[in-house]
Amino acid sequence: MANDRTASGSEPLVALYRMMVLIRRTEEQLARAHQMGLVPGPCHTYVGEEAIATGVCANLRADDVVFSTHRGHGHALAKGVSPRAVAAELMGKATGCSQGRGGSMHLFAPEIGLMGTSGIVGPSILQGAGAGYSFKLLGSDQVSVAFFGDGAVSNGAFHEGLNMAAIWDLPVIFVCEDNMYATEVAFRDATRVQDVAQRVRASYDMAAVRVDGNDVLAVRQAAEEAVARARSGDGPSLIDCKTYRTRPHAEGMRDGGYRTAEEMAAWKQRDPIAAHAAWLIEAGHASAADLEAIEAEATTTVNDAIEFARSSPFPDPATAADFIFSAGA
Ligand SMILES: Cc1ncc(C[n+]2csc(CCOP(=O)(O)OP(=O)(O)O)c2C)c(N)n1
Ligand SMILES: [Mg+2]
Repeated sequence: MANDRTASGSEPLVALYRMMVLIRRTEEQLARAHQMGLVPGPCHTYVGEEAIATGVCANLRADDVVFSTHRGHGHALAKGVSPRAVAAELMGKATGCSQGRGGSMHLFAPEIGLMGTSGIVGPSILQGAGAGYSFKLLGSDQVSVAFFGDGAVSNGAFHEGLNMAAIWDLPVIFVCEDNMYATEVAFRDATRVQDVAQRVRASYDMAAVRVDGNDVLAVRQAAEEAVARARSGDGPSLIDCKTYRTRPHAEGMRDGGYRTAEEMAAWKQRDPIAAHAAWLIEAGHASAADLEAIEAEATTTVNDAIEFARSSPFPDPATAADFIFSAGA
């Protein structure tokens, strides 16, 4: 399969575009909603990084699990959570995927394998390893995916999670979203080894590749190989995705001071959605009109989601204590 980008026919390739556009439109609208005061709390968007969640999740089944980060709206959408459920959750509404209790950084849909976004940097790595351990004990062929940023790779959780997954050959895919900054701290100032894949091969003897995280086909292919490895019992993998967030760390925060306008402009030129659009047209998988129709459809879907979220009720205060304890089996 190596480098064969046409083997799967046009529809799955176009579907990657559809998902990336859906994530982009959702994030743009959520950013607007945040500016309007409709989204309480921080809102970290995934704009510029859409190819990673899209390329990875395209290889997953509904019963595979994903552990996400504070920047998790794209992971949730790519795993199959609806824009309505995401938008309503960010607005704290009862129709949200966490019944309005969680907000942006606590999106849950375990019935389709979205095991949670998290406000804490690092635990997705341990949770992903733990789920992989349970799949191994159960003799299941499910796989577990842990997304995390460059800010997590010098966290103790990284060493513990990857080491354990390696020694026990767990079915886990570790996906590092290296967007070059942890809030305003440049990755080059935070580690001597910026090639995370190199560090992982050397430290854990784990299969690890570095890919262009703005190339959805490259991500999809790396993930396809990692998922196959995990399902067949051959152990974990790490995919080190180079990317860039083209909005501030969180909505309302500054964008300058720690990165230059030139750097931002250069990365905007490498937009993952525009790049995939150009490739789809050039390779004959879609026409410009096809792609415009997909964009229009995404706009309609997301407008509907925002309207649904705005018109949904807040949770009934009488239910404040619900969902705290398990109702039991
Ligand atoms: C354990 C922990 N330490 C610090 C923070 C504060 N914090 C929130 S986001 C963030 C930066 C994360 O950077 P990275 O992992 O690279 O993800 P990115 O925001 O770039 O997607 C930090 C330090 C936190 N949430 N959790
Ligand atoms: Mg980062």
